[in-house]
Amino acid sequence: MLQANNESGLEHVKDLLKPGLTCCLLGSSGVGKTTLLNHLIGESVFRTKTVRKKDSKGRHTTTSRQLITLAGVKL
Ligand SMILES: Nc1nc2c(ncn2[C@@H]2O[C@H](COP(=O)(O)OP(=O)(O)O)[C@@H](O)[C@H]2O)c(=O)[nH]1
Ligand SMILES: [Mg+2]
Repeated sequence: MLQANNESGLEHVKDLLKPGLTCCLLGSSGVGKTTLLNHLIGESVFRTKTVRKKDSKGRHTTTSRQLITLAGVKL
């Protein structure tokens, strides 16, 4: 099982990524896509927000789509 906000399961995701492969992070707002991407990069490059208190739903934080090259990331 993957926990996007810590390193647990990260190796499994890294195993799916191969040089030259383009992958897409797809999911509802607040499920942890950006958090996962930041972990893959190894730094908090992209902004995340806490989930909304009253219903624990994610808040729209990432407002654009971007193709990220994981350059220098050991896969
Ligand atoms: N409990 C828990 N919270 C997480 C996990 N991954 C992300 N979050 C939190 O969920 C919120 C939304 O994450 P974010 O990466 O912005 O989601 P995105 O909308 O899919 O990009 C942030 O406050 C994260 O810290 C996880 O695996 N477990
Ligand atoms: Mg996001």
